[in-house]
Amino acid sequence: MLDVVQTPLKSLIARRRPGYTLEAPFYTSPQILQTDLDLIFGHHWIYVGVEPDVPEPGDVMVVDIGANSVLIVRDDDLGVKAFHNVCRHRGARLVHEPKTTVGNLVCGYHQWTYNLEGKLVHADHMGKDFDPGCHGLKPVHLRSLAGLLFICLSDDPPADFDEMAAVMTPYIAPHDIANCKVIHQSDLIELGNWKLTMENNRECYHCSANHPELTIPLFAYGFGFSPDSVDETELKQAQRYEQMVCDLGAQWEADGLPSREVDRLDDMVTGYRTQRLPIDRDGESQTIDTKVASKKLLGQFTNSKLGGLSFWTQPNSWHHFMSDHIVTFSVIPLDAERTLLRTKWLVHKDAVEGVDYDLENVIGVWVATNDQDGTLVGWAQAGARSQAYEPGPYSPYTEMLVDKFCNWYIGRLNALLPR
Ligand code: 3BY
Ligand code: FES
Ligand code: FE
Repeated sequence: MLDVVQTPLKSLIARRRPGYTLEAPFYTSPQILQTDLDLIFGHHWIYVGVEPDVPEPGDVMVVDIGANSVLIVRDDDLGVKAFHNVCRHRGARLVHEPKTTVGNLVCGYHQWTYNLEGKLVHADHMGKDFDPGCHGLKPVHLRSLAGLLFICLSDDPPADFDEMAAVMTPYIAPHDIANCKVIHQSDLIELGNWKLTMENNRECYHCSANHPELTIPLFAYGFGFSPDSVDETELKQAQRYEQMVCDLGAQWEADGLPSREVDRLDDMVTGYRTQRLPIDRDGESQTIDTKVASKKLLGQFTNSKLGGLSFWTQPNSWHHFMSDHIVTFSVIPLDAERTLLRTKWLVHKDAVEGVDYDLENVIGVWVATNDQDGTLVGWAQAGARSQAYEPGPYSPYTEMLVDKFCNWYIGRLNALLPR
């Protein structure tokens, strides 16, 4: 079996064959996982949650990425800030719960106290020469893209976030994340490398055989079909789909909702892609009956048939925005062979459970789909461990975006590894 000690990472990168899955160590090696944490998760914009995770001043959310723990805090001026979850006295972890609400951030060890701006406001017994001004919490770069929160652990974050934000804000802003609430979060641990979780997300080749719930609202043709193998019925379906994309797209654009595909997955440091796609069966939302699951539509929407706006980012997220609810996914590696898939569901903040929406109906499609995807990722990981594993070919019709993910990943490692 390939070993990163015998085959250095740089050789593995140099001999990567485009159009093919990665070599096994990229999925199994603890050393490469550490490199991924340092170079990919440490130097790019990582999607961590939404503004409604911390709606009120003093609300705090903790996000752990490898050895780093980060506090996302809503301050008194209603801004959102991020800090390392590390006390500046002797380094203790400050906040231990995933979410909490505080007046100040008080370290449990010796009670050093920081305000919501990260400033040290109280430290007993430190003597007259001690300067509290030099001992504030260490900030982490944070950006909100229309309510989606991204952090960057590097001191020098990729500048092209602004370019992505300028393109994406008109797509996402109408869904008005600021006036949503998180009604459910699921933390699923998938038994596979984080890149297998991402690769699985970037194709729907597996959908018809594995996602009975998702294939009801989702138009499989949005994710490609092969022109040389379709029969008459499939061809007609595909043409009907293309026509719908055209007609509905024009209607959405006329209503001020940008819908056209933008694909910058492999030519930006902050790679991303978006597209608003019709929902099948004349549908409204990603639900089992394809109807809206929440009666209170988002933002100023009055039309429930807005399809699904999808937004995918490198290295770790994807999102689906509908007229009535939003589903958002972040991927965080736990170790070489385990990955956290964190999913959040949002509805209008005034929607009342049992009156405007039924929780099971909102979350049903993606709870089932995530579970099925987790199994598939586990299968892929099990294979990557075998001596029989070798890189296999991606379909040029349905797995182009998987290849783009791998190209982006290899390109970024290449750019960031010391010469
Ligand atoms: O959620 C997604 O974007 C992808 C594409 C279709 C299936 N899937 C999990
Ligand atoms: Fe935090 Fe001492 S380590 S107050
Ligand atoms: Fe899937």
